[in-house]
Amino acid sequence: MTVKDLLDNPERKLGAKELAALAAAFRVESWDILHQRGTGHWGGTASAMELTTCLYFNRLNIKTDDPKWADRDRFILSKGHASMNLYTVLAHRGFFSADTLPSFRKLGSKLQGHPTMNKVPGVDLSTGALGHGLSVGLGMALGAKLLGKDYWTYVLTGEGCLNEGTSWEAIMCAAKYKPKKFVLMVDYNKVQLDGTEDSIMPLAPLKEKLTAFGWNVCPDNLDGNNTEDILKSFDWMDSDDVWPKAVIYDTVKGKGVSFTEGKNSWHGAKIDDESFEKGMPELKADLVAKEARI
Ligand SMILES: Cc1ncc(C[n+]2csc(CCOP(=O)(O)OP(=O)(O)O)c2C)c(N)n1
Repeated sequence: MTVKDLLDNPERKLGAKELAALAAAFRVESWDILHQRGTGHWGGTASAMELTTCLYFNRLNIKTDDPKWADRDRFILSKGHASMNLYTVLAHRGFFSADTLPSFRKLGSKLQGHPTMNKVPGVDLSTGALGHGLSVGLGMALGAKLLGKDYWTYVLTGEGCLNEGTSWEAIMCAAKYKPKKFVLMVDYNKVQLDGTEDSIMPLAPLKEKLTAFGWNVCPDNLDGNNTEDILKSFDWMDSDDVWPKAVIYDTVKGKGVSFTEGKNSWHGAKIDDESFEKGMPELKADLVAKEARI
């Protein structure tokens, strides 16, 4: 089996090994396009690749031929700077052609630096200004309650979103109204734009803080770059009816290219030719190894 075989049938619910291979392939493509375009955010794109791949190829109830389907599960990439991640996954899931990806951040392209809900099929919220995803997601989840709908709302944040006051208003408010099927997923790579999380605004102890605010927080320590762990977290989401829920995933910023891992300097740096050539063999080797296992 190859990644191409998997993508020929994107409606299938994929298992951990298949998801790992897909995420590896999406990293290769993102590195390539960000290099071609000389712009974009590699660090946060790479960090969340397994998370979005698992959501879109295992979990979300969506219709690619009807992106605004009223009963669809909602997904908000609150860390909108990682748009290359979302575009790659949405394109290969079937919302639009992957041939569009090289137009990333070109004048007139629908694939702008930060995702736009009115232009890109499959994008549920325009994001980029950090901190809004959780509040809007809460509104969507409360909307489901009002409308008697059964959809899930997932919000993926990094540390930057959780440094914003509005996130903590949403956290308090969600704890009060307890909307069902509302999940905060934290891509906790502990590195931000110009430094580490603890040098900018420490969130630790995050699990304890969210619990103290009244959230049901996944007790396990999960590796957000490991698809088996992510699928376990999905099982945990289904395991009880206590809301709202949060899962904190340990991840690595710039995952997959050794010299970008854990480096804030690779948050939004241009991938120059030399770095591209040096990084690509690592990403391809990872893809070959993971593809061999499916
Ligand atoms: C309100 C707001 N303030 C500042 C920025 C600039 N900014 C973009 S990304 C970023 C750091 C984000 O760090 P993190 O959430 O950890 O992202 P990740 O490591 O997952 O890429 C900052 C400060 C912004 N987009 N929005």
